[in-house]
Amino acid sequence: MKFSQAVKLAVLVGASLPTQAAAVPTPAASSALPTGTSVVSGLNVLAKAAGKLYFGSATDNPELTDTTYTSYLDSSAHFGQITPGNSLKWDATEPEPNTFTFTEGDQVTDLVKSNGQILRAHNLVWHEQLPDWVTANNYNATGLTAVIQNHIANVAGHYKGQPCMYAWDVVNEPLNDGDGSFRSDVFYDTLGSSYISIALTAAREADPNAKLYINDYNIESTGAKATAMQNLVKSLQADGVPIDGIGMESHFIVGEVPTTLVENFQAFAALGVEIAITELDIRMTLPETAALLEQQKQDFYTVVDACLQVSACKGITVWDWTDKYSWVPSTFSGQGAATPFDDNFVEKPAFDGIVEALKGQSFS
Ligand code: 9MR
Repeated sequence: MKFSQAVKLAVLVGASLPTQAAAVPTPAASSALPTGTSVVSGLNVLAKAAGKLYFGSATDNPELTDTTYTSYLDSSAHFGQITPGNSLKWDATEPEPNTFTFTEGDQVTDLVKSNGQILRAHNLVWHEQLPDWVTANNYNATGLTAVIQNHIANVAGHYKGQPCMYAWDVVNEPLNDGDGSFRSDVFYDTLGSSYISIALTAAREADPNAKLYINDYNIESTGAKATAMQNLVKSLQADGVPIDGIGMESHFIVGEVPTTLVENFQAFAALGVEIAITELDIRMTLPETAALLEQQKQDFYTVVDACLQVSACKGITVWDWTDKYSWVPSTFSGQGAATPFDDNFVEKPAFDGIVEALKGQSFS
């Protein structure tokens, strides 16, 4: 019965109205859908056995009150690496000029340390989640340079020397889609592309042991944006600017995973930088079906296998590991189910796809 019919019926018989949540049909019950069946010691264990540094996940502070969630996350067997999804961003760490807050960042970092995981720190300079003051203060080039340097000295400096620290995403999403030109934002508009070298140089100074990455999306396959990122790497290298790695976000759509991942990863590797799959998820239009989940299994296999085929690809991070805490449904209306575990923390067929790839097996 549709909700509107239920309302009419309830009014007719004088019954109390059902709540909308109870009456709206839910997408196919998860019990009717296929689940993952692999029994493994852990995704991170498999990734390390395959020569990668880690298999990891993003997480976010609000989720850490969910003890069922953390009981999985705490196992470095599955997730040997953590990326704080929000708590190291500029708005979280320097909400007012030269006022630094590390409470939430430290909460995730403390978890990482107590679990014996490694940290990908995310991120230092990005046009989003940037407090208004950075733009509103109308800094000139000298002023904004000092602001960037102070932010990085304090934030990267705060986490300097932690044994868990692997890498910083120093600059996030600097390129436009399409032609890969530089994104117009307060940093580029004030400093041109020099803000990237200013940030990387400041990060090396603040934490000499962290790998320094530029992270972006739609650079995972060959094309103008990937070429533009490679040109940026070459120009930084030519100028002696420290750049260690390029993060391939990898927010994909079921059935639309690019076919040129390996070729593209190799092109980056040829420049002498490492790469990482930093934010992997593969979303679908809901409701989930067995066919979509099977395609998603294939798609996760393809991406993980591509990383395995290229030694410069150091590790794979999913942008959270359970659909319960994925960012996708809140951003893409009608889409979701983008991670390898469902809302109830049950492994999906995608989990099996990851396992098969990490084990070096053919897709089954
Ligand atoms: O997962 C993050 C989400 O909670 C935030 O609301 C969002 C704000 O833009 O950022 C998400 O993480 C993004 C990451 O920092 C950069 N790449 C895209 C990610 C998904 O939007």
